[in-house]
Amino acid sequence: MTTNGQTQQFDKTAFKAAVEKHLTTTYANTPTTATSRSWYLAMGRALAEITTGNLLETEQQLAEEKVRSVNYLSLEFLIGRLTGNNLISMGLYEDVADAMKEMGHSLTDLLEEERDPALGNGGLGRLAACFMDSLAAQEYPAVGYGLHYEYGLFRQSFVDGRQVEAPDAWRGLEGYPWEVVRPELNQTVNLYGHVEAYKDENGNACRRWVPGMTVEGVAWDLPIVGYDNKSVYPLRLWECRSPAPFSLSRFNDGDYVGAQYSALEAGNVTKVLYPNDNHDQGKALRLMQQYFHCACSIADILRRHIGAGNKIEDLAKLETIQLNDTHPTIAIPELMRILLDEYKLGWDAAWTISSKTFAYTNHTLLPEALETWSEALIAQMLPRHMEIIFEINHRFMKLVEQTWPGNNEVKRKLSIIEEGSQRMVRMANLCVVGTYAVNGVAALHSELVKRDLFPEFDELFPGRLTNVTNGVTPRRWIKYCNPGLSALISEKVGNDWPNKLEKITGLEKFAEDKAFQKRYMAVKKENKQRLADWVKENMDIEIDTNAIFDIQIKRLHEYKRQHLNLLHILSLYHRLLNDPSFDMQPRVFFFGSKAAPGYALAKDIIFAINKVAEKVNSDSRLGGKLKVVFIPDYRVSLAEILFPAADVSEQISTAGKEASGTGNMKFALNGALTIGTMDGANVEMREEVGDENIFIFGLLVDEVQKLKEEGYDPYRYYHADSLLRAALDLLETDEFTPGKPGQLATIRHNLLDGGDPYLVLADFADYVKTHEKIDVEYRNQENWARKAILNTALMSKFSSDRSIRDYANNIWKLKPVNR
Ligand code: TH1
Repeated sequence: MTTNGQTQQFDKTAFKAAVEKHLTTTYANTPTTATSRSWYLAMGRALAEITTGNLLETEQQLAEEKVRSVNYLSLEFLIGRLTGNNLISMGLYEDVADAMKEMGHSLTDLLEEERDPALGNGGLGRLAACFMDSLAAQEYPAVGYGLHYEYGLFRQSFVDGRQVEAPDAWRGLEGYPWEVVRPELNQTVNLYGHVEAYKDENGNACRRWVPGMTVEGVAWDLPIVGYDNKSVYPLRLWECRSPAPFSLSRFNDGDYVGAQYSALEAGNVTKVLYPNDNHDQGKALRLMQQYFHCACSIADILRRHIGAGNKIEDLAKLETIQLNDTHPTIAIPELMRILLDEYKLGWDAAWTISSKTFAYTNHTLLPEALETWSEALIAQMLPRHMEIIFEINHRFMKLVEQTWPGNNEVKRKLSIIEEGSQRMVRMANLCVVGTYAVNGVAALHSELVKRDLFPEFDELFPGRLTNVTNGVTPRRWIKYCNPGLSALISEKVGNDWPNKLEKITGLEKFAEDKAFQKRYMAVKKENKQRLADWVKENMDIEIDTNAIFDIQIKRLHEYKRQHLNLLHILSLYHRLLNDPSFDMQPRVFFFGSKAAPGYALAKDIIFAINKVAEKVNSDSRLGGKLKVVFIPDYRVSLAEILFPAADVSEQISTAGKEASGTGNMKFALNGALTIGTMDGANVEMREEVGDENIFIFGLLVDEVQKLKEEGYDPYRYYHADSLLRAALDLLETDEFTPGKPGQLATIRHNLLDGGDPYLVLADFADYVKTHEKIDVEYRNQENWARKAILNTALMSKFSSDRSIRDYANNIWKLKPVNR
């Protein structure tokens, strides 16, 4: 029972009755015949009754008190399963376990029935989920706005080692128990058509959008439950539906069938999450998703603001809107359109409000991920918005002219419109111009945003570019996923660390304590066993928990360099078979990763790892020293088993390419030692734990840039390093694809003749050497335990609670409101 949580008092009898009621009336089952899945659903609905009530009360209180709030706009929220985590936040885990046991069910089994809502690709979407958790835990008034995709990130399986994608219908037939539809919040969204000039009643020249079609936005709320408090905030996800008749003009022209056909298209808008991570495909349907998301969200923010009796002029005082990358940039011209065309404000008044309301987070410097949209496409789909973007740019170019008179070079560089054979709108430039704050996601990344991406913007708008280092929620990523470690931490530092992670520093003084080291390593061993059991049961591979568990889990991308890891594995294979003097600690290399369906080389890397795994795992000559396990369908619920089981965390991106990384933080919190480059948040993790407790290797950002400028030649490394040569050449043989040589050759070809764009070969030797150091250090278990404990103890900076306080204090100027 909790007094400070979501319920005043937990009434077990009433709860059990609510579960049974849902079992029978919502899911048409009887207690004697119901499956585990029905029990899980009924339990979820019974719990959601509590959170929905608290959601409405929180909403009402915040509207009445007229407090400032943040609106987090993101095309992705990778929330993962909610039931277990919400039980922890509600303080009801034990009570509900008890209640379900009395009804004949094990809570842990029921929790396994939940499908992960995979409404995101990777780090960016998961960050949005951790941020919502931290906003609620600290009671910073917030609404998350996203899309209600019918299909989340594809489900991955392997057929003969190759990735196969299948649709992810995450809600199942019964719907998701935690979501509630809010028809009174629905919105109408316009698209296409043209712009008309007209005179208002005072004879002023005005412009208005005459849309060509409309769609309907349906609001679904998921509860974001505050840890150990009474606040519940909405994660509001918009689903696109077509009202009938759908295409106004076609319907009026008598094209009834055509109009219905378009209705099918409208139903498509939120059908599926685009599966690209760190890559912009520029598809029209994606722009439609983005606008649909922004139009619904902006309209809802204004509904709340005006509905609570506030004036439009006070919007920036009471609301701030955080744009998660450039994906929701179109919200800027959308708000301008409403202020100009509907509220009839003058340009300057509208711009002052808009540019003081929005802030923007940049998550990547990769050129292929920086969004641009063709002017022609925007002009067709959103004609009024294109006019407004032109006007924003026109005024901005005047400012550039004042600052750098006559300098056309700088104008061309900063312009929101990119000139060329087809003119493009640069969304990142629009964001920098149209917001009051721009932040990168780790100290190094934010420096590079200033130095390499937007140097002139930094001169033009001093102070606008800043840093907020990413973080992860300790509730899901320690307390929920690692109960063994959680108990140990609570015993030493008390049990309020999950929302006061500074407390965890108190573990530092036990790092040398032999008894504590033993218990800490015993927990690690249990977690390794849990993973080994999963692998045995689901993949039928035997692994030894005495081996080093070396894990790389993240999206598959050349810059993340899973193929560097693979080359290291091949080098070990080669040495074990060819060098009698070589010995190593047994190691299991784990991978978990999805490749974008259209990313051929990424898929080849998955195939190669799977083929190497097949051979290595059954090769008795290796004496069980080397195993490779590629976990299929990597997702949040598997991450919860993998992070706690790791000894070694692979964070090996080319320096300057990984903006932050957040998996790196989850590993270290759970006591894995990092092998990593000086990239993203690795740099700050090293600062926290000290150089002795992290394994850093590879070129630095400036060395990468210098090497590229000098003309990088991968063959130089190939010829100079016989181990590297052996590893690369194995990819051309039929060693791993018997009878079919050359099946893995594309990777070798990309690295040697393709120019090795991410400098895999340049970092190989140092990477191998650093792994040898790990091998030596692991043999001394007391030494290893001390380092692992220090990693847990010294990671408090990387709580997303700290990230959110940074945003609240430095950018949003937001204060908590306690219920
Ligand atoms: C990721 C970054 O790659 C990662 O370094 C960072 O930790 C994370 O964001 C959170 O800040 C990104 N994910 C995406 C996804 C898309 C486009 C750009 C990025 S950057 C679709």
